[in-house]
Amino acid sequence: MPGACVIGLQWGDEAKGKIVDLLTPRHDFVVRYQGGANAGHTVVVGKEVYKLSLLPSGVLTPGVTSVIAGGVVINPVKAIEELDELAGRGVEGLDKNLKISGRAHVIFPWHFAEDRALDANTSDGENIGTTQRGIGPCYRDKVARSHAIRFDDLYRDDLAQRIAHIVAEKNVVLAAIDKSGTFEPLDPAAIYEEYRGYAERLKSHLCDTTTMLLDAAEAGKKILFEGAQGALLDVDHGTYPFVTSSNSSGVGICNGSGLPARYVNHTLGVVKAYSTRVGGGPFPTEQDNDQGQQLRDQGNEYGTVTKRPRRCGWLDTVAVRYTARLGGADAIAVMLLDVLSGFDEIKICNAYELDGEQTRNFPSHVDDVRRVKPIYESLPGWSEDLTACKSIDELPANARGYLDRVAELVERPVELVSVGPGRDQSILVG
Ligand code: 2SA
Ligand code: MG
Repeated sequence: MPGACVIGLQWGDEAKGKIVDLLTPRHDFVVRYQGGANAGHTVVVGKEVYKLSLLPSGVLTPGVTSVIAGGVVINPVKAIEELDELAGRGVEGLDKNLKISGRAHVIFPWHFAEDRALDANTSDGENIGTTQRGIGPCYRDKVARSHAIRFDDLYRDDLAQRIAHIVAEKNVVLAAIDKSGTFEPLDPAAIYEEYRGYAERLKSHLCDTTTMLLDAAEAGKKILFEGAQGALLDVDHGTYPFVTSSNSSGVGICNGSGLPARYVNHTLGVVKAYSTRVGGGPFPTEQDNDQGQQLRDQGNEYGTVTKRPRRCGWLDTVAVRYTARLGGADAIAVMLLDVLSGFDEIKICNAYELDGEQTRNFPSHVDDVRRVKPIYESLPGWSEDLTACKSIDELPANARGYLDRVAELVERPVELVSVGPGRDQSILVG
């Protein structure tokens, strides 16, 4: 099976990093194909906790080639920071094992400034609540073409002129949209010097990853695609406009990596046993109450990158069934099941009511997602600690019942259950 992919079926933070890390040893390549340093992937290896926001989780496994493909927007500062941190902690071979596509677009200081200014300026008053990592503005410039710089452009002789041309216009725009009155014009010469340094430092990673991956796939090498964020944040199919600016539902694999869909043979959808969301936008099963707080406390639900408290609620199988279908998930991994220990009753949303009608379809307009009333069923909880369970049989009967019902409602088999952050706290099913 040459290609497998791991995608989040909710709003991100489903613990995809852990699954990618588990599957990596069976692969030759691990590929990030969308998003950028807005992701926060936590991988626990023994007693070591690694938090990666830009580098593929594969960098922690020796002998595997990690790829930042062309669909990613790359923040060179973050790339260098993460590489240095890993090297400092004894991770070897990074110079050779990490490949960055020349086609990946580069995030510059103006993107951060635009991200801050624009998120405070949305038309309907509710902020998207971006991670402020410059993601949206960089993707916008990529599509607009006139003011964009790709990773391989950093190595061209005209870089200083390109930066000067872009900064001249960005300074005008940024001054106009600045509401805080604190805007300081950007200095193109300083930015050029800074980025020339980053380019030098990252030179050994520059690669035509599209050709490399096509060669690998055609030679039958095993490739794992690591999705970032979750399918409900997909720019085309999520809760638009409260989404990220890339295709995070899995439809982004082909455009992001350059590999045709025929090389993706197995898709694992990653589902948290309850729901969380960071930032603005509708969240039908949100529990802005004691139960939500209990989920946040027990699940330590705070952003990996921004430390923001995550909004918490019950599992929404209308949303997850939609994204499992959208992503072509063959099976699901149910994560953080241990967090639900201690609830007397656990609720699952199995349908929505919209304008007096019941539906199991996820609405396409954000206003309708705001208006739906979730319909819940109640399942009995369990009090036992699950973190040491090694097999499905060791789980309490009510936890098994919960998993069975989730699989039924999402219409996908459960392939893996996670009962803690460690590599060994994973139960393979069947
Ligand atoms: P952006 O910055 O333009 O991508 O933000 C747009 C929306 O996408 C959401 N988003 C995320 N949601 C959950 N987790 C993400 N990654 C980090 C994490 C987030 C953090 O793993 O914890 O540290 O806060 C992530 N990245 C983007 C974002 O909240 C906006 O709703
Ligand atoms: Mg995350």
